[in-house]
Amino acid sequence: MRTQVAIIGAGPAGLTLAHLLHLHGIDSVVLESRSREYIEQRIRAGVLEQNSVDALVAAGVGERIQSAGLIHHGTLLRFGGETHRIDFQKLTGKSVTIYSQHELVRDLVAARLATQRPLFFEASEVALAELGSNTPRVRFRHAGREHELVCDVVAGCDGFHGVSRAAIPAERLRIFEREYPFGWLGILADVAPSSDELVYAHHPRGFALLSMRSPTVSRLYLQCTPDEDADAWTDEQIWSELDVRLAARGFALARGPITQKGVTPMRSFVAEPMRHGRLFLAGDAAHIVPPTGAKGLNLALADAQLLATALEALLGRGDARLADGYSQTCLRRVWKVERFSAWMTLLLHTQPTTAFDHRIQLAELEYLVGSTAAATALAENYVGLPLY
Ligand code: RFL
Ligand code: PHB
Repeated sequence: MRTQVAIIGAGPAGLTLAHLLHLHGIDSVVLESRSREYIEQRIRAGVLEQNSVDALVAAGVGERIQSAGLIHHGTLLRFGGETHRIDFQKLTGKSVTIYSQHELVRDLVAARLATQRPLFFEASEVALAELGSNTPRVRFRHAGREHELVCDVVAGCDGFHGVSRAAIPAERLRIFEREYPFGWLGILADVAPSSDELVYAHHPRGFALLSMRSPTVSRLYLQCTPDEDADAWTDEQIWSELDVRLAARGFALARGPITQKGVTPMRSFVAEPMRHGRLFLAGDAAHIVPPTGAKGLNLALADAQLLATALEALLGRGDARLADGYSQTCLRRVWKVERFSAWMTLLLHTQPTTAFDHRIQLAELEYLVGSTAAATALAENYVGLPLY
């Protein structure tokens, strides 16, 4: 088999890259280890930056985002039992859109299949070889048969636990990492969201977040220990802890059947550089952010856009400059988003720290909601920094 770009992983990064390359007339093969059903139901992120929405709409895959997505012009910060609004629209002229990651994956899979270009689900034993040459190879098994794919470029879009980053010799990579002493217990519930906008709550018992997926489905999170057993929590315990942490004057949390429950770990991680020979990493394969800033999915989409532009120049016009600068261009942005995500996380979570640190956290929250400059800094990061 021969293609121009072998794309490992059909998550948001891989599928977006595949679609953008298709629009540029560049041929690719997408290899995904899971089944179509699995990736189309995997519950993950839900907030799209305005830039992400604009890029998906421009690529012709934004129809359902525009019809079913919920546009949010601001968000709520809650602490000391009071609620404060950060008005994204007023401060930045931009908004975010609530749209489930698995719905986006569904849209992108449909778009890929419509192009009739190859997408192999349940591809196993994916192995990368000859990354230092101009014709790298990808070996894999599919439907009981061994295959070898010869290509010009490999795009490693296979997430944090994929094979792509691991194919780079350890001495060529520098890893930057921070683990947090907490995780998030997340639920999906069949109940109308109790707030029109997301509520980020700072509370002495730990952080809580009220989010949503649609006008009838709520998504809620509680700060917990990193190794928390989600099944050890009864539905009643989850709702009453959410009641305590989200409490505010005039607010009541509506309850409904919990349909999904899980613990999300919290980690900051960056691998540098994002390129090794003819292998380019994009999305979670290269970096992880804690979910507090709602950035993981958006970073993956930003990398995919930058990589598509670079590969169009390299493979379509023989111009290697953007490809040569890809890692540096991405990392400049990645580190700003890492900074914002770590800052939001440390601002809002309770840690076994000193009383002094707790007072500093509260002072920072007061400053944020009292200063237009500070609120604007939060808002412009939350709605999304420019691609370049
Ligand atoms: P993905 O979505 O992980 O996609 C990678 C794809 O590669 C496949 N794969 C392989 N395919 C072939 N061969 C192999 N050897 C392979 N190994 C893996 C995988 O099956 C998968 O389909 O990475 P991508 O595209 O970079 O997208 C990144 C986002 O998915 C991620 O940043 C966010 O979802 C992070 N994240 C969240 N971000 C938020 O902003 N808000 C959230 O609420 C939120 N919740 C989450 C999350 C990530 C989670 N993970 C990864 C554990 C909840 C969870 C559970
Ligand atoms: C979500 O809806 O899953 C969500 C929203 C905002 C975040 C993280 C996750 O910061």
